[in-house]
Amino acid sequence: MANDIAVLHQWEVSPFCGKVRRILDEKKIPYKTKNYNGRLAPLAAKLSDVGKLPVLDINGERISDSHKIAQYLEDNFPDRNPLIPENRKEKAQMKIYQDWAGGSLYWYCFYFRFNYDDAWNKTAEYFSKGRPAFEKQIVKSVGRIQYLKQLKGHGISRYPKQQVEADFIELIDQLEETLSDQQWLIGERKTLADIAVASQLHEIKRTSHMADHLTALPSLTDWLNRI
Ligand SMILES: N[C@@H](CCC(=O)N[C@@H](CS)C(=O)NCC(=O)O)C(=O)O
Repeated sequence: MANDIAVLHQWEVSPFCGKVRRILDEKKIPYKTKNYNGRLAPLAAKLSDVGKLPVLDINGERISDSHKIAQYLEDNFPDRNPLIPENRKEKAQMKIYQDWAGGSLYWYCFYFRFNYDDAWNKTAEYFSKGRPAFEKQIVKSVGRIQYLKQLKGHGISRYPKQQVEADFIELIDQLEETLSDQQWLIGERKTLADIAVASQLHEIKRTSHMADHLTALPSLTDWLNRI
């Protein structure tokens, strides 16, 4: 595997996998993708101890978790478009944004995808891409039940839809404010903070009705288009 092209094990529609694709693209590292759609999904759990995607095979190593993959790529390809600021304060801010994207925005993404019929139907199409037609029905029924349980366990789906939507809109308004007089979330250049946050928002935009709220914000839209 040492000199082989990198392989990203992914669900194309996962925001964390999208984040890793953007980092690889940014650093111009060639890679192939392997998708775990439809009935292949349980195989993804066997790729690492944690059982989540993304997982990246690169230079003979297997790395899981988008945070760890990002750090590995930065350590091993530091000259190719650095994404982690050297300045300590900016680096600290970057880490907070990255964690916020995974710990908060991700659950909005999850909620808007699985708790609304239209969004779920779109998402199920992505989750079944490239698989035999009958698998789509399995994904649509069994898949959704599992995800709705996770949402309840997290707690977000116990709140009324109106409240979750209002909370999300307030958050993206804060981002709009932040980006109204700066190009990037931190400092003068694109960092992992931009990629981590935008990867969640791109997925919300792609499958949910909240896309309308996102596209109504001019600075945020311009920033998303640059990532
Ligand atoms: N902290 C992880 C989170 C990855 C994650 O939650 N991936 C989801 C897909 S979006 C997953 O694998 N879910 C399957 C599961 O939880 O079993 C990262 O940054 O990579």
